[in-house]
Amino acid sequence: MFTRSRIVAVAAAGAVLLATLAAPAGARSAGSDDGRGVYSVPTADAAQRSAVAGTGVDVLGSRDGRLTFVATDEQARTLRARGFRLNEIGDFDEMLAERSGRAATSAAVADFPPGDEAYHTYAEMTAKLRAAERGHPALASVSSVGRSYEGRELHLIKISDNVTRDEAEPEVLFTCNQHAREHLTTEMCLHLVERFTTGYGSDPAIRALVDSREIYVIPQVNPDGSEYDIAGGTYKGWRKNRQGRGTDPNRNWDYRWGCCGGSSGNPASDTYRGTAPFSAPETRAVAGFVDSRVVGGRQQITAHIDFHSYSELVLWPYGYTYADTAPGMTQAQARRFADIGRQMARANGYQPQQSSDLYITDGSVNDWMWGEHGILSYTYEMYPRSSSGLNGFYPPASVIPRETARNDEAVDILLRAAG
Ligand code: 0X9
Ligand code: CA
Ligand code: CA
Ligand code: ZN
Repeated sequence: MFTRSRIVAVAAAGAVLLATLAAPAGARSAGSDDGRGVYSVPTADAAQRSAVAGTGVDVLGSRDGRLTFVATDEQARTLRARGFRLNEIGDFDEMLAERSGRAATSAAVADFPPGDEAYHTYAEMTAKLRAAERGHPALASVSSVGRSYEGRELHLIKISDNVTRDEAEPEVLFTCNQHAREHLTTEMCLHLVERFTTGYGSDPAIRALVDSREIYVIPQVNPDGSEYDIAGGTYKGWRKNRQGRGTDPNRNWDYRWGCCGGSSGNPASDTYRGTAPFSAPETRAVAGFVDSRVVGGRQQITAHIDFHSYSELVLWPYGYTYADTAPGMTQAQARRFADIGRQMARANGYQPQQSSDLYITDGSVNDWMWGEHGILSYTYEMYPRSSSGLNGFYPPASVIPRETARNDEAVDILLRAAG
């Protein structure tokens, strides 16, 4: 088994016990300042979760009153000093190495680690979109909303009858992979593309939705981060884009940006909000596309899901405030968000809640979509429900078919509600 330096107590049942061997004194001791550990902490409420998240630690998931996150030794000391009872699950880098297996760390490796090859790299995702367009030229059309920081096209695929025409049909947007390591979400968007193109000829329900809607899918909002996360065939646990030390795309949207302690101003933080709203080329490009769908003074996109992982949650805005209602959100609108959110959650077995019930986020995509454009915008946090750490982002490829098809009915509920 992979080991390096120290005893790590693993509390969660079934978690990998990282064994210990004698290590050079001081090489990587519990008190050293260069390490990052994976922790979980019991949290009584959203205020406590916001207090933890607000220190800029890297939150991995939250479910059933436990928050799981990555923290530096210094952040962990600070939290403990504030009375949080942290449980150390393991060492961040050791857990990543363990999950990546024995893949060669070489620039020549251009795929996911062994066993996970069914996940799509950027090149494979691109090829899949082109194949969908070739196979269904009347239904599917590929374009781009712009380029990433490193210059990759941010692909957009439109699916509808008479796809080359802008028809008077409600438009619905699906976005995936804002966060680099949340690879299951790319598969979710590709599943949508597959289902609404190949299913069109045989499934009357799909046909009715595709005929009456204009469906837009952006499978990778953050391709630079995603490619970096698998570079050399080993997982990095990377969340942000690749601009400088990285900006968290989901803290960079131009609605109450940085307002409320729900993001970090420290470029080293995993929730770094960037130097300005839309300073990340990726969020600016997606926002530009959404802005461009205002036709004749009317936003054509009526509904949106942004896919993330993990924790199995359906979330709605606002994220920047605990309040159910706020400027731009009436009681009736909040009720509609909750009502449709709960319907979708009944269909996929996730837990429905306002985003800030998790923890405060500012500059998130949902707040912008709703606050700026009045789009019914949700976040899905996909499988698994909980995890003892990083493995939540790297479920085995064998779960892809089940965990993407799991959202079929919920997605259809939103498509119908978009009408
Ligand atoms: O913190 C986030 O950006 C999302 N969780 S994740 O673990 N995938 O990073 C949650 C965002 C939810 N916030 C809003 N929808 N406002
Ligand atoms: Ca159409
Ligand atoms: Ca239209
Ligand atoms: Zn995410």
